[in-house]
Amino acid sequence: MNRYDFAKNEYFKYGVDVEKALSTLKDVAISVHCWQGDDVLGFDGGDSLDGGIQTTGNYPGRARNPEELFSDLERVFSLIPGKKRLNIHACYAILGEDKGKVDRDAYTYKYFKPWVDFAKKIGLEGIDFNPTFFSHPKMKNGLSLSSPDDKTREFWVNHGKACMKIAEDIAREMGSPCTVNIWIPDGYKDIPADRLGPRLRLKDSLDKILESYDKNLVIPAVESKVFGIGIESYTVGNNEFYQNYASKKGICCLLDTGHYHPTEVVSDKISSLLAFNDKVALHVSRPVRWDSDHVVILDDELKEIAKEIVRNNATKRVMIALDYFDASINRLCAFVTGVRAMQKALLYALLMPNDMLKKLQDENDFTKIMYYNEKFKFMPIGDVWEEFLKRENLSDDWLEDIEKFENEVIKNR
Ligand code: RNT
Ligand code: ZN
Repeated sequence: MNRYDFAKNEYFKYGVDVEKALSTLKDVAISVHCWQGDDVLGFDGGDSLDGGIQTTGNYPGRARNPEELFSDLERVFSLIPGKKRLNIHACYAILGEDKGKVDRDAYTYKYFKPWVDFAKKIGLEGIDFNPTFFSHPKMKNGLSLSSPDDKTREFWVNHGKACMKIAEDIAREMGSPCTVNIWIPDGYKDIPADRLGPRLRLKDSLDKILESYDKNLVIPAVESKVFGIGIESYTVGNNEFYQNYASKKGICCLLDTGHYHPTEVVSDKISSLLAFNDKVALHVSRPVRWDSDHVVILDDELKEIAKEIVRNNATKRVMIALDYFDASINRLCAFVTGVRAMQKALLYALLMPNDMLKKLQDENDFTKIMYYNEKFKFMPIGDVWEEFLKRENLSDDWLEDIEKFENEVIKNR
């Protein structure tokens, strides 16, 4: 008996259908964030990252232009099994001759068409989009949609509106709805004298951005945060603000795993949102002591998040995007490690006897829940993972491929 058949039998003993798990896994599209490839700098002029987020490390070979990022991403996607999406930011506009002539409030679809061509060429399911409210001279005192300055607010509202239009075109072209995630860095380093004013201005700006869009094409989401570097005391778009805003407007909340207090976990929040909303969006990241955006790995919280998605039958309702940026290691390796870790976590959750465990909880049998949870940690999931990869003509030995690419392509940058 081969290893896969052996594993299948082992899981079958607990009523777990491994074939069904594999077909579900294949169908979950992870949205891969392009910004791990170039340390979140983009192509539209910004030469340093601000907004309270930061990449650290100086591993050589950062993608410096669209050609380099496309070639890196093509290699990355070739090593990822299953359905895939690409997540891009407005600062990745490919402006060509218009560089320096057109600003973010006037971006149109044509600057993103090369991304769509690329995504189609390599067979991606869809593209998700993000307005970029950072790394730009029009951020006044670090503020965008909540700025007290009318002109500043207007510029960023127009950027938001332009992005909604671009997203509609992307969705139409890709034949798949586009999630537009709004995250702004607005906040204050020190204790503010007015907490409500900025929030009311943000509310008004968002209302304007969301005035009209095609609900069949665009899925708007809002991403809260607790603090940023240099914005430690007050964040305009905090959790309570966006939870309320999203529920009033009937749009989506996006939970970033690094955006809460260190002992708070997103795995516990997903079900609360599922109870009230059709869709929930995620930015899966790995906060180490703070919102550090480390590469996602198969840790306990990732497994717990995956369990929440799987056992609530929510693989079509939870939109999984990744959000991390590590400049201290090979960036392709960072990409592939994170996406595969997310998929491994989903597989782990799909291979749990979820119905049995739920029943045990209702019978208040936490002894058995603990017993099985521990037992399933050592079930032969590795053999099922290998089979999943084999069916996609991939294997778990992918490092060599990246090392080769590093020697042949990246070293010459
Ligand atoms: C920042 C947010 C935001 C960004 C990306 C680049 O803390 O997590 O999602 O990381 O949009
Ligand atoms: Zn995020």
